[in-house]
Amino acid sequence: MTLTLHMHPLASFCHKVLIALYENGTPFEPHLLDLGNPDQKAAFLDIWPVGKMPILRDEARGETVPETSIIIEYLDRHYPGSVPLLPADEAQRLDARLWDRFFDLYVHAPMQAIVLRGRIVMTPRDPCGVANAEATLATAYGMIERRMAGRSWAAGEAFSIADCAAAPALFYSGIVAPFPPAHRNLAAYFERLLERSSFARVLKEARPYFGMFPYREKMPARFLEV
Ligand SMILES: N[C@@H](CCC(=O)N[C@@H](CS)C(=O)NCC(=O)O)C(=O)O
Repeated sequence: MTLTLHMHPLASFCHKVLIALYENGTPFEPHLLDLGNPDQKAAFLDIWPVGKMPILRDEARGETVPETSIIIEYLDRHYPGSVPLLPADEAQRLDARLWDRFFDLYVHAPMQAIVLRGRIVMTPRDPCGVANAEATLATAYGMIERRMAGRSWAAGEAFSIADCAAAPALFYSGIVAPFPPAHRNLAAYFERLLERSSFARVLKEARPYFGMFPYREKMPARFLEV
């Protein structure tokens, strides 16, 4: 096996890369990281000192690849499958990258800040504090609502890197900051993401770990059913 993904099945950024791998049936070995284990954490920090997962190791090419957007671009270039995750057209490619960044920075990051509330101390001048995170999410939800009017996927005509980013970000953000009922395009888009078999598989594999999610009591029953 040449590809190893160092990851945790509950971690939302790991979901983003797993979706990309499952979309194309790319063979890989999952390596479950327990960052609560001091030895594993130290070994991981040696590889990538910022300590963020997932990380892809490609033995065949001698490459270690961090950062989800870069991992997906790497897979698209070196291990392409039947579902290109970046459009061939340059303008559409840029658009897919824009919406990938959008979901990471303005949905995923504020969602993480809310989930970590109480576990980390926000300094008064921290621009990513929880109040700002909630405001950022509200703005992002409004933008997604307008963006998704009359379209199926976040960028271009086909499922792309932008949708890989959107699915786990919206999954967890919708639990900690529910979508406003009037945002029907956003809700319909999220349902399409849930129906995607790659994402359904990711959620099925995450389910045994949902008990570790700090806001599990807010998780809709349909996500907990087997
Ligand atoms: N920008 C990074 C973010 C990755 C990230 O935030 N990963 C989380 C898991 S979802 C993590 O490793 N958290 C561990 C920690 O912060 O200690 C990426 O796209 O890969």
